[in-house]
Amino acid sequence: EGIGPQEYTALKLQVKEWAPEIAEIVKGKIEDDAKVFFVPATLRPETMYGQTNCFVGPKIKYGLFKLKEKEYVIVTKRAAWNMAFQGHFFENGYFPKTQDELPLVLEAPGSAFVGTLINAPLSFHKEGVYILPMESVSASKGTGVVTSVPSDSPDDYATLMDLIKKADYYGIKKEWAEKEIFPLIDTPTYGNLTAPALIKQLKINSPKDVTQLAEAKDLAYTEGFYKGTMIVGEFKGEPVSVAKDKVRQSLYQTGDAFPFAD
Ligand code: A2H
Repeated sequence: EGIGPQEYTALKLQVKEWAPEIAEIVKGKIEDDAKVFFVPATLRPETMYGQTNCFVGPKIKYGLFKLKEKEYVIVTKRAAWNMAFQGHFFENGYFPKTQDELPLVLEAPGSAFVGTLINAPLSFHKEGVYILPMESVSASKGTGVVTSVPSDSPDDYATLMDLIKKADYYGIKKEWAEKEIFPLIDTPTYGNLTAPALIKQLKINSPKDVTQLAEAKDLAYTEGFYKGTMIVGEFKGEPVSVAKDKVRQSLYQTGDAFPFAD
């Protein structure tokens, strides 16, 4: 972190059930027994226990790319291009010369995927979580997919509360967003639900309060990393600064994640 490319943890969230519209589009284009993964890039692998949903930018264009036999990923074309150079396509044996040579099956805007049910590795929500829209997702950062941890990410919490408040406006089912938020990390200043505490303290009312959200994000990150203690998971009782890398390595080992540089 700091200067140079960011080292992200790219997590593999497998599709369990497509939303109806996108199910029709995907039908016949990939094998019936193929695995498809949404691949968010995160800087906080130790918070993956608290995933309640996964965000896409509704207007961002995503591709369904063939990663290897019977395995596909959904990311932006820019991210797929980066992934290709990092050796992730066809077990390191495929280096496209141009973006047009990427093994693209179909493209669709993020809005088409909303309501798709996915499995989020490590999440306490074993029943699965939903793809939901987030206006502030950047198409030119990470993979364009953002997994959501409202207990520890102020951006995620603010967006999720707005989605619940205005479910009809966003065209989503309220239940998709109303997942229990579990405490993951204890901190001396904000207790064990850092993001909700900061949202309240800084009087943030909407995802459009970008200045306060940027401040909340900095405070949450610093407090969590330097003063947080894990209260769940395999590394319960350990400082976040130590557990972060252990959770990341464990996710790499199980094949649920891979390193990704932007
Ligand atoms: B983080 P940096 Cl719990 N657009 O993961 C907008 N945000 C994006 C993104 C994109 N294209 N790609 C990744 N991100 C988010 C967890 C998390 C994150 C927590 C707390 C803080 C936090 C769960 N969401 O990030 O600009 C992802 O959200 C705040 C630093 O590359 C990723 O990590 O430094 C983080 O932003 C990467 O941000």
